[in-house]
Amino acid sequence: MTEKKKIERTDERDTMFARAAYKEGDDNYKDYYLRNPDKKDLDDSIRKKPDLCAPETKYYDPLTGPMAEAPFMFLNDIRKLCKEAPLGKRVETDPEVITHKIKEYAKYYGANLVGITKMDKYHYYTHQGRHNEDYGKVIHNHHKYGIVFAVEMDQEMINQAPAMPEIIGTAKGYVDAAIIGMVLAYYIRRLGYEALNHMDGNYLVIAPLVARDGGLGEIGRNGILTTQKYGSRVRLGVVTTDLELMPDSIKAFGLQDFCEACKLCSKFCPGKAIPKEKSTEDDIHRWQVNQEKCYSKWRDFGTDCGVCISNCPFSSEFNVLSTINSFKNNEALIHQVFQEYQDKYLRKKTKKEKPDWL
Ligand code: B12
Ligand code: SF4
Ligand code: SF4
Repeated sequence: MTEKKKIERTDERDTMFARAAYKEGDDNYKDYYLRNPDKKDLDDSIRKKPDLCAPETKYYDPLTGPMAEAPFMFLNDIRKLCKEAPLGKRVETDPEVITHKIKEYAKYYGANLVGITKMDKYHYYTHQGRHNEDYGKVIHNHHKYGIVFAVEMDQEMINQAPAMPEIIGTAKGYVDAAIIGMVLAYYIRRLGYEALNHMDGNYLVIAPLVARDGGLGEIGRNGILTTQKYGSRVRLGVVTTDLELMPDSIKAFGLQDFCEACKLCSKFCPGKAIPKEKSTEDDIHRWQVNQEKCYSKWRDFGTDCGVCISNCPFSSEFNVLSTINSFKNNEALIHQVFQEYQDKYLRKKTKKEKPDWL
């Protein structure tokens, strides 16, 4: 998967977070299920379940649950800062110079990986859907470039998946990514250009597709971005802009072949949402995660699960994986390292302990 294929665009109104928020009687509820009657019964049954971090959920804890809720409340409050007008006259720049500065600046603020891509239409949703006030707005004002970055999420916390420490780790990842994105967006606006921070609850883009095209990693069986160094144990952030930048290209490390042999995310997924076999989606043969099954499981746990991140060999402390040039067409090597991972790390990880302050 080293080249871009034509990917169909997605409507944000179809994503699980948008659908979970539709309320019976509201205009968006009526509009959505008039157009998608087949989804109504399933969505109604999911909405009836207790909410994330609610007392009726499996991993509820009255003291630690709010540690996951507080960061999302904060993120909701700063959402209005994501999009502002450029500040002042444009500073002329050389794309190579400013690209280097932006990447290093992002790393200085805590990004572990940074890439740039020329934005394609399929990176952007067709319509907004997440908030009542924007429901159904057509997205057509596309910025030309995307700066995409990954923030490593804490291994100790993510290894507790699907219990409460996992969602506390996730929430921190969202805050880290939001702050880096805000600083980059404010910087670019200060140079006189447009910049939009795509962060939790405020996305116009599908971050894993931007990240793949910006050279951060590949999308394998678990349907999200897997980087060679941190696996899928990363939170992604994107800033789009009209500032001229130097794009990176897709860097594949043979994840597709590794996933063919591994299958661990599918085997351990408590929602049975990750497929064993590929299917053909809009003419592309790939693994397709079932978002309804996944999200429904979250509402049972009261957390955002994360088992597919914690069990992926690339997300683990098994560093050998990041030193190998490529796994492509190398079955013997894949077999050898996969066996080593299972013997040394996977079994050991089952004896997990949470941090003492939790
Ligand atoms: C809606 C959503 C969900 C939904 C749908 C999941 C999904 N894979 O899209 C649900 C509730 C199920 C979910 C669950 C999780 N999510 Co989520 N989610 C989002 C959100 C807000 C939008 C994504 C979206 O629009 N999906 C709807 C459509 C596009 O999904 P789709 O058709 O299945 O397409 C996906 C893949 O199939 C693939 N794909 C689509 N077309 C093509 C074409 C080709 C050629 C290929 C190779 C792949 C590919 O890429 C898409 C994105 O993953 C993003 C933030 C963002 N704006 O990107 C976070 C995001 C994808 N989630 C994230 C994470 C980590 C999770 C969880 C692990 C929960 C957790 N504990 O953090 C699980 C993992 C579930 C899984 N294995 O996919 C991270 C992923 C980070 C990464 N490493 O890539 C994101 C990017 C949030 C962030 N800012 O970091 N999520
Ligand atoms: S988050 Fe959990 S339920 Fe969802 S796909 Fe990953 S392992 Fe499965
Ligand atoms: S757990 Fe295995 S199959 Fe799943 S994404 Fe990671 S490498 Fe691929």
